[in-house]
Amino acid sequence: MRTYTPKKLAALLLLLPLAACSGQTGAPAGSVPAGQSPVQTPNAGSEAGEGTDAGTDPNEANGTDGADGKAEPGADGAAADTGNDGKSATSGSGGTGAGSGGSVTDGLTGETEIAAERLETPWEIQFAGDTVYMTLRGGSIAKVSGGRQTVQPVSLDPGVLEAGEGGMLGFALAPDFAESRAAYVYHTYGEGDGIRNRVIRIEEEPSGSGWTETAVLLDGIPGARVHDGGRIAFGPDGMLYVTTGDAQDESSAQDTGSVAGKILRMTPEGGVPGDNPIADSYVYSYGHRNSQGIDWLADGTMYASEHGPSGNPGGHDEMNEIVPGANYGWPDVLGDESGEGLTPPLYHTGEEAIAPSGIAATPDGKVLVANLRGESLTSFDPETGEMADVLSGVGRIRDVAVHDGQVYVLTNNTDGRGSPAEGDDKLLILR
Ligand SMILES: [Ca+2]
Repeated sequence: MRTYTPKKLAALLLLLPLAACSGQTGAPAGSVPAGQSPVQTPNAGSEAGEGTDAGTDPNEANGTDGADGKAEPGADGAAADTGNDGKSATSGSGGTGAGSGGSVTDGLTGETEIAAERLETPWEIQFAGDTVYMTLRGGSIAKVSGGRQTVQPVSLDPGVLEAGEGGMLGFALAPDFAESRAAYVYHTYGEGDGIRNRVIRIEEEPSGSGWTETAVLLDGIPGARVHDGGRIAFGPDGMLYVTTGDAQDESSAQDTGSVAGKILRMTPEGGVPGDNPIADSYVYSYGHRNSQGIDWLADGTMYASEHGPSGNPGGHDEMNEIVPGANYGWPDVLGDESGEGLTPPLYHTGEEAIAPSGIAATPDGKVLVANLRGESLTSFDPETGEMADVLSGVGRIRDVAVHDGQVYVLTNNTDGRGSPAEGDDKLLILR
């Protein structure tokens, strides 16, 4: 395992994201018909959502990083991208770290090492061998390879709309990334005066200079300034799973004819798998308010984090075990309130809000949870239903990954709802 040090980042190379969009677009494999679900206008809503400042525009605090140097073509050409081992210890990695039975959190000191810094609103971590890729909400990808950090533009049509909680969010390298250089992203875009989201396939240029859109898997997913969901991940079955938010239309979460407020399951080409729980539907589970974290334990059990409602009553953030076809209750029930046909969470926070985002299963059967408002990394034990503190003191945390037996977290203090420290946002390795 290579280790990154701040010294190696002295030559910080940033490339401005493309302002114009010129990417090619493949034929959509799936599309949500206009009118099937209400589209939120860009200024709708004032809910605190995943943050702490009700009614403020989280974008207002963004865009302050004026660094715009040039990336060196080929700077990462020597990267040892030996394959995609994703972000989870359970996704087929040949990692040499903690094996089954060991704990990746044992012996942690609370200290962290900086693996990347000055990231502008990063969202999701992916690994390809020793190379780290991270989506940035504004619409580009940060890459750390061979001790160099660059920002890669992503050519998309339509381009990324960074509004509220939306932007370039979820990110999953293709299982055959070492050969295909392909990845999948979930991003927000504008359609008319509305906000929508889509899942697309992109490919990295051979030179590493950027990424280009190659196919649309699903577009027209209802969006809003808050509750855009956005996590994507390949499951152990090779299918792509996608979390969507209710896009501030609460009732859509209970409507299995809408893809809002759901966890979706699709083929890598964007088709509906023949064994989905609802025939001819992407819907894998429903009744979700705004899930931003999914992962699988080694035994194949799937978990999801979910944001409970802000305001009154607040809190009620959840951890759920995801079962195909199940209804997780939003907006009909809160916390562990019961209802016929509804699946209660394994854990909820009561009146407290932690705003959980990315999660990562560990080899010893725990689920690490990145908390935004909670400004912490916690460890959920599905066997006991307890949540334990692992790390705090680094501000808001958007994502967590386990790679080669080490725990990585991605801070989110530049998202407009935090207080950025020097060098934020950062990718940190727990020591
Ligand atoms: Ca629920």
